Amino acid sequence: MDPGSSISQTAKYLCRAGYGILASDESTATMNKRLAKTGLDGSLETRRAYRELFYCADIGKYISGAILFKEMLVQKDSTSQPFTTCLVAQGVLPGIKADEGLEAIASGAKSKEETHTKGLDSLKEACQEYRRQGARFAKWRAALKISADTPSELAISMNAAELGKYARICQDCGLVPIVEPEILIDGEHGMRESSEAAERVLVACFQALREQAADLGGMLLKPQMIIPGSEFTGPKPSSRAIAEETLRVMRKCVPPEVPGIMFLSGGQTEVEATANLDAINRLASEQGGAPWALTFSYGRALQSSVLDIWSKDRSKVAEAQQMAAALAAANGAASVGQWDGQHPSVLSSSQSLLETFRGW
Ligand code: 5MM
Repeated sequence: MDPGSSISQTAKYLCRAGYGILASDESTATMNKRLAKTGLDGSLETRRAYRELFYCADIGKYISGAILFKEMLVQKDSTSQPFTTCLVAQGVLPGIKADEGLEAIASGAKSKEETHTKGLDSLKEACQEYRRQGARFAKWRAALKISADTPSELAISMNAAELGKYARICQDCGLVPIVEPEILIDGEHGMRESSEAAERVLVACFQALREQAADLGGMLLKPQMIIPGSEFTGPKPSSRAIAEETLRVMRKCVPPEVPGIMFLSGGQTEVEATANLDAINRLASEQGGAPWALTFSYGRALQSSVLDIWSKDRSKVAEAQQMAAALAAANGAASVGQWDGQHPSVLSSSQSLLETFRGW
C-alpha cells in the first residue's frame, strides 16, 4: 500500500489491517534507565545499537510506523545508512515524539501529583524540522493518574487543551498527530474507576480537538485499554471483560471519523497486551465490526524480550531481531483477532512491565 501524501492517507496507512506502531520514542533518560536495569551503559552508542536491533529487523510485515526520539531521527545504522532510510525501505514510516516530557501543574492543591506536557511553545518550528528530516507522523503523551481525587478537572482540561493544540499544529505542518492521553496503570482502582476516568478524559480531548478544528480523519488516538490499576486487589478481569469494557468506552467517546485507535501497553505483560488486543478485535468482529481500526502502538510490549536477550549477550543480534519480528507478528495477528495463543515472550507471564508512576 502506498502511504500517500495527505495526512488522512498517512493515518489510514499507519492503521491498516494487520499492522501497528512500534513506540520506540523513549527519551534519553527513560532509555538509559531501562538499559541500566539490565546492566547496560547509557551511552549514545549503546542506545543507537539497541535501536538498530529494531529498525533493521524484519518488522515491515506487521509494523507500519516507528516512533523515534529526536536523537534517533538523525542516527545511522552500522553501515552508515540513516535509520529513516532502513525504516522506509521496508514500508515503516518514521514518526517522532513531539512532546518535551511532563511537568507538574503549577497551581492547585494537586500540583504535586498531576502533570501536563511541555513543548507547545516551540512545537511549530520543531514539527517543520521533523517533517524535513523525514518524519510523517508525531506523538504527544499526556499522563493522567487515578486516585481518590484525580484526575482533576484542571488536569483533564489542561491536558486536553494541549493535545488539541498539538494536533492542529502537527496537521498544519503535514504530520499525522497521535493523540495520547494515557491514564496510568498505577493505583488501586478497579475497572469502574478506569472507565469513568477514560470517559471524562476522552470526551474532553475530542472537545478540544474540535475546538482547534483538527481533522479527525487525519489523526490517530493512543489510549490505554480499560484495565484495573496495578495495585487492585479484586479478582483479575478476563481478556473478554477487558475487551467488553474497552469497546464500550471507545464506542461511547471516539468519533467514527478517527481512522485508528492504537492502544498503548501501559505496564501490561507482553502476553496480556497481545491477548487483550486479540480479545478486543474478536469481540468487535462479533459485534459486526467497529468504525476504526483497533491496533497497537506498544513500547514495552514490543521491546522487553528483545532487550532481555540482547542485554544478556550483545552478540545475539540475530536472535534479538528475530524476537523483535516475532513480537510484532503476534501483535499484528492480534490486531485482526487472529492471534493463535502462542507467544514468543521470554519473560515470565506474571512479569508486569510496570514502572512505578513514570510521570515525571
Ligand atoms: C516508548 O515510551 C514513550 C516515551 O516515554 P518517556 O517520555 O517516558 O521517555 C511513551 O510515550 C510510550 O510511547 C507510551 O507511554 C506507551 O508505551 P507503552 O510501553 O506503555 O506501550
